[in-house]
Amino acid sequence: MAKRKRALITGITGQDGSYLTEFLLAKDYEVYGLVRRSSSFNTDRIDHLYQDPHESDVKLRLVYGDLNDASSLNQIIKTLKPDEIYNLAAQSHVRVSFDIPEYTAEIVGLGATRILEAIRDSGVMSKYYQASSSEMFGNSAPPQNERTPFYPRSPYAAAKVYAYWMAVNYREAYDIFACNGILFNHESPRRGETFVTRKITMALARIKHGVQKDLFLGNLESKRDWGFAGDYVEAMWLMLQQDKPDDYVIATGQTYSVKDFLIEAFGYVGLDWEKYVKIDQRYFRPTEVDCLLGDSRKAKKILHWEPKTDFKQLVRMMVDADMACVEKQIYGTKGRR
Ligand code: NAP
Ligand code: G4F
Repeated sequence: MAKRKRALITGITGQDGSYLTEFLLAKDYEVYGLVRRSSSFNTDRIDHLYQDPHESDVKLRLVYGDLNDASSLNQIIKTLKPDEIYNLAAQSHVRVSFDIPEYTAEIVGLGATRILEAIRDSGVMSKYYQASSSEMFGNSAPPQNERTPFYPRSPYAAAKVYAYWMAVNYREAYDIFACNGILFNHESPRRGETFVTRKITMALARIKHGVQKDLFLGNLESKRDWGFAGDYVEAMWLMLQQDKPDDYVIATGQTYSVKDFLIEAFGYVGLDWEKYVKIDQRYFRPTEVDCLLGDSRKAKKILHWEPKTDFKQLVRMMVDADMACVEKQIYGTKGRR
């Protein structure tokens, strides 16, 4: 019997970590997830995948560590000798990165370097996936592809640019199989509730059920290339299955404004968004990224990857999930009677 591949995922408790874990377990991987210590449980996105470590043939295990702590990363990588490492952990909120720029650089930038150094130092030569971001393109005119210059517009984006180049450098300097997935925005019912799409769908469900009056937002004019996270994790895996490491843009090739998202979501449940949305300056950023629109022809040609979910399907999937979630909160586990 062929030996199971072993993957280490940082950021396993996040949106992408949960979908990637499902994807790799379905491919019969042994998955190790790096979790940081928290005073309350932070594993709800992967609770449905939990396996009692006392059972036999356990395929998912969690290990304590932190991207801020090189010693834990060195130890984990040396001991586990993973075939593949997916570095998804980050302080991933762009607006928040203006409030905590130094911490953001520490985790997003230096955290990636710590993992690359741990791989080099261990001699294990695990394949490495770096969660790079379309935010790195910032002010560069759309459409953006692998040859578009970076022009970061936030501490988060600047830190991601540094991590991107460190992955390239370790590939060229030490022959490490390091890939950058330059992913455009991807969303899902598991998206964090402070990102704009989920903030909208959650508020909409609460408004529809009469438990919220207003929705406060910032800039409604910015445009994003929004895809479904469940589709995007397959691209991460595909990058590490190629003969040669490389960098790829992953996107839908369609761009919509925040206002478009509001129109689609509120329209779906028969409400007029303009009656509920109010503008609050606190949600604006000192520097904004106006328009992201990805050109992922390289991924299509080499990885044979294409998105399966379009904008309308994504919005409806998120609204349906949050309507069910709010109903459960209001009416209990039996839902509306
Ligand atoms: P997310 O939901 O915010 O998840 C972030 C994950 O990182 C969580 O598991 C979090 O753990 C973990 N984390 C944060 N700080 C850490 C630390 N110091 N040490 C260890 N773990 C830490 O993010 P996501 O949307 O899944 O995105 C995954 C990755 O892709 C991120 O690197 C993000 O920057 C990047 N990215 C995302 C998108 C997108 O549209 N979603 C697009 C491009 C790139 P806790 O649960 O304990 O907080
Ligand atoms: O949902 P957002 O916070 O996502 P943003 O800034 O595009 O970043 C996300 O995608 C990146 C990939 O391009 C990732 F790298 C990053 O980790 C993260 O996942 O904001 C989207 C847009 C922005 O233009 C923002 O100004 O929505 C606008 N917006 C308007 N009102 C708001 C709000 N954003 C948030 N979070 N909250 C608001 O109330």
